[in-house]
Amino acid sequence: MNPKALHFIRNRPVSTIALAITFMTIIYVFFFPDSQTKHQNKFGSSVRPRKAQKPIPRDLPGNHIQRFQMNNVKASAQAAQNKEKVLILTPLARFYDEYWANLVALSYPHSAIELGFIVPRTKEGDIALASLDKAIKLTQSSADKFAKITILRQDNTDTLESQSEQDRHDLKVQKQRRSAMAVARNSLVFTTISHDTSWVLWLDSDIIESPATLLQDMTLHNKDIIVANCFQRYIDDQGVESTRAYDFNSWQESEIGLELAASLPEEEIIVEGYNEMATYRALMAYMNNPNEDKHIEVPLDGVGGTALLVKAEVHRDGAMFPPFSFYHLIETEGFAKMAKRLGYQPYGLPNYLVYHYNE
Ligand SMILES: Nc1nc2c(ncn2[C@@H]2O[C@H](COP(=O)(O)OP(=O)(O)O)[C@@H](O)[C@H]2O)c(=O)[nH]1
Ligand SMILES: [Mg+2]
Repeated sequence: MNPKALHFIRNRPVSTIALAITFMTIIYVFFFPDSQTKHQNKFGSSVRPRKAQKPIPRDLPGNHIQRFQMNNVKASAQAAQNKEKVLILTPLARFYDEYWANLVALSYPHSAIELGFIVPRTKEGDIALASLDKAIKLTQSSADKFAKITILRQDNTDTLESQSEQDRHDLKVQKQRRSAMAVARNSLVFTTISHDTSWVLWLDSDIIESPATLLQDMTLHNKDIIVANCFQRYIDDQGVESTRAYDFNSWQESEIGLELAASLPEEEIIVEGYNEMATYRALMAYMNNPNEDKHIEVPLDGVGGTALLVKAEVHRDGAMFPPFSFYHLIETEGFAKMAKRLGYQPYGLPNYLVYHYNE
């Protein structure tokens, strides 16, 4: 060895060791780059590879971790037998005893039913909430009690104050009203849907007649989206009790409807059932035939929300109620459009009736 080097090693042993370690580190990094590689994550930043980890025990003390297999959440034609979880959702501005009595009378196992409400912050909402509270206390202390009940107070301040049926239906207020309703429905479903919810039934609070077998009858069709036909009882000019169509939001699109949509500015919506906006769509309300089978199905492009059954998966996939013009549609009709864009086909039951309160 070079005598100068020998001299250096003898006189400076610590520096020699430090130099040797540095040299070996450089060689190691240069020849075995893999062991040092930092991986890039999807954002392009470097991350060190994980060290092999000990498997996490499945049951930590105190149930800190819950695991759910979403593939096991089934929504089938045998919903009641399988006790598939149903979430019944109601935006509630007015409370009707008949509506509550029909919920309590549902023959679907109540242990598999959860209820969710959203109540506006208005005087009318306060009154409805007081009645709802009373009804809940009675039912939940009885054998008919439901698995769970959630009540939300609406957080938007632009809710319309109490309105008569005529005022609510005025074409001028439709966009603002339906937009507020869409926001309320979205808040309600996103807050209450659970990991084990199989079905969501949207049921308006002013549906005062519906069969006890409503859930079995509608789930039997095993459709992603299916809507009942909503009628109303009234006394005709001769004083005779009669029925008429109430909800015109369930329909099949027409050529004229599509042309009308194409002619409108992006933000403008089409609302069904107004002469000012004749679409000539085929309305499910007029497809009703009491002499035919009540389980006849028709495919739809727009749906109403009075009694609307949706597989929870459809909402989980992102189908919601657009509070803005979505292909010139809003709220429940916009929901049908969005679901269709996600690949789901809505259906309607023209001969399966529920009845709306007559103000
Ligand atoms: N949360 C909430 N619910 C509302 C509001 N307005 C109406 N509702 C409820 O939403 C559902 C549909 O509204 P409704 O006024 O009956 O619509 P219409 O029958 O088409 O005139 C019913 O269950 C109402 O009680 C509101 O501003 N906020
Ligand atoms: Mg109504």
